[in-house]
Amino acid sequence: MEERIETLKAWVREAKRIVFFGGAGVSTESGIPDFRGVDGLYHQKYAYPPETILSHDFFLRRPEEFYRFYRDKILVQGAQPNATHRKLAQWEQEGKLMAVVTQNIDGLHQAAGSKKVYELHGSVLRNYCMDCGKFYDVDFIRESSGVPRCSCGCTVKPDVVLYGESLDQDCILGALHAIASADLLIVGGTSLSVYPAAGLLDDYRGNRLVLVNKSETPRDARADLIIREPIGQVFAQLP
Ligand code: CNA
Repeated sequence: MEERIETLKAWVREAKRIVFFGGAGVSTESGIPDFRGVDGLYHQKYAYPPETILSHDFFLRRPEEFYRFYRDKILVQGAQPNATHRKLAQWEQEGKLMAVVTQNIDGLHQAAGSKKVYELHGSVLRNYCMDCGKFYDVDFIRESSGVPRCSCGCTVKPDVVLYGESLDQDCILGALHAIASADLLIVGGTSLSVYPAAGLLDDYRGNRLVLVNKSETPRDARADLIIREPIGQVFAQLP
């Protein structure tokens, strides 16, 4: 393992255009559960799997139940950026990281200082009235109870891409462009099982695809380097 981390350190030193592609496993060390990890939401007891609750249809049919789960498990109180978020922000400041492409919706990359973040699945920090479009911040959702209502009386919806909704095209194009021009692509904390997000990796043309994930992924065979360790521990050692 030591040898693999040394290889990654060398690749990071040599890289000029790093792109990081991540998922829920990046934020488990900040106390936000993932879906498929050992302590993930799939292993907790709910009446429905998370991907059913976090779907467009469910939101429209049972908004009360959606918001109960959402406030309890997605809006984790007091979550702070960890070593991975901080290292990525540092690389961007040093001019060696082009972009973070994330499936996460927790806003922790921006909280760490990252500016160029493609949030493929949106963000809990932005919320809009489904009728008049008025903006509400995350505190409004946290502090409300039941289904949050706009001053106009309509439902406020988080600006997150629920299952069954389509991704923002500009966000996808930006992410694809970054991935296609990366000289080092680090993929971490993701099961790579959610599409179309995982399919964006197909656009990487280089020969330094690194996977840092605790468990196997469907892309392991394509990776040039695999590190199966907690991602924060790995990133804390990088230059
Ligand atoms: P996932 O399917 O739950 O997979 C997470 C992966 O990360 C698993 O393979 C784990 O083994 C791995 N993992 C967990 N912790 C660590 C760690 N410390 N170090 C290394 N590896 C770790 O999550 P994906 O992101 O792949 O799935 C995409 C979904 C999950 C997206 O739609 C997200 O919006 C959604 N999600 C986001 C958050 C968040 O914003 N923090 C939380 C939960 C789910």
